[in-house]
Amino acid sequence: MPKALITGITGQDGSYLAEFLLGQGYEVIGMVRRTSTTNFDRIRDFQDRITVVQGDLLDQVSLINILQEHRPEEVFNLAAQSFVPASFTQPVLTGEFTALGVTRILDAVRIADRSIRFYQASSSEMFGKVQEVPQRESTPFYPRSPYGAAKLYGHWITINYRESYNLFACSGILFNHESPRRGLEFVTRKITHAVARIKLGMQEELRLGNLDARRDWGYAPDYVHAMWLMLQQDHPDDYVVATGETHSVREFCQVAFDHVGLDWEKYVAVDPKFYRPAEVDLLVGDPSKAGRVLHWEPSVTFQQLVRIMVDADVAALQQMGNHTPHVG
Ligand code: NAP
Ligand code: G4F
Repeated sequence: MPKALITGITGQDGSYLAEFLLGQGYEVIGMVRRTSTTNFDRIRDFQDRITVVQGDLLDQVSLINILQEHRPEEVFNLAAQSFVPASFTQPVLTGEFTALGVTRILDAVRIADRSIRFYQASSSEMFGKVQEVPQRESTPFYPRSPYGAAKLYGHWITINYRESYNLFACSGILFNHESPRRGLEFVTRKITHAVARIKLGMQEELRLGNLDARRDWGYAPDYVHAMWLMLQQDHPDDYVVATGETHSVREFCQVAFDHVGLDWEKYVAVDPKFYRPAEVDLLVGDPSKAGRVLHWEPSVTFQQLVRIMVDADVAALQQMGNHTPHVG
């Protein structure tokens, strides 16, 4: 039975990847950081089928000990401070988790077992102020936030450890991917959750920032499949994973409100509070290398994605009643 370690298993991607690997017959070790209360909502359904271990990207020894004790063949480093606005208010902490955390886990791999296959969760935020449209593996980077800069460090240190120590280390440059498990503060889930609340009479308006920003939005379960495929190749490499389509936040609102029969313009208000000090205006990826080498392609369209998320939020709210949080 192959064995994999996932850091960030309690996050959106970690939970989907764990389910996918269990389906492939893997033994899954999930690393969680110690907190005063557990936050296992996304992994509750299969928690009894995985091994949960405590460790933290800030703590080098915990990472080495986990690898030495559990001896995984594959490590997926998904843990990070992943919310761009928080990276402007907590830039140093973001650098510790999202940049130096990658060096800590790569060093743990180097020390514990150099035969481990390693996946680094890199991001299209590294393209930032885009230098080419669409963005591909060879496009120059220009990050626009402390998060983007931290991810860029993680990307290059992964390549550096591959070249310096001959590690099987891959960097997946993933464009935005969403799902009903997306955190409530990210714009897609903020919209679909609000649409459901408005439809059910629990909320009256939705306040958003820049409606003109464009993103290449895909479906998270498709994207964790691409992560796994990267580690099954003969040689380590870096790949863009994207749909190749771009849509604005405004379009996302339109499709989401339309789906429940509401006119988005009656409910959405622009609030400059949600503007960022520096914005990434346009992202659209060229996933042709992933298609050619990994035989990967997205299975869910933009319209389907929005509807999946709205339907899930409506269903969840109907089940839970009025006890869900309002996201401001
Ligand atoms: P997410 O939902 O925010 O999950 C992040 C995970 O990292 C959580 O499990 C979190 O644990 C964990 N974590 C944070 N700091 C940690 C630390 N110091 N030590 C150990 N664990 C820590 O993110 P996601 O959307 O699943 O994304 C997964 C990865 O892909 C992230 O690295 C993200 O930056 C990257 N990425 C995401 C996208 C996207 O569109 N989703 C695109 C490109 C790249 P808690 O539950 O304790 O907070
Ligand atoms: O949903 P977002 O917060 O995602 P963002 O900044 O693109 O980052 C996500 O995708 C990255 C991959 O490109 C990941 F690496 C990263 O970890 C994260 O998962 O914002 C998307 C866009 C932005 O342009 C933002 O300005 O939506 C715009 N926006 C407009 N109003 C808003 C809002 N974003 C948020 N979060 N909240 C708003 O009210």
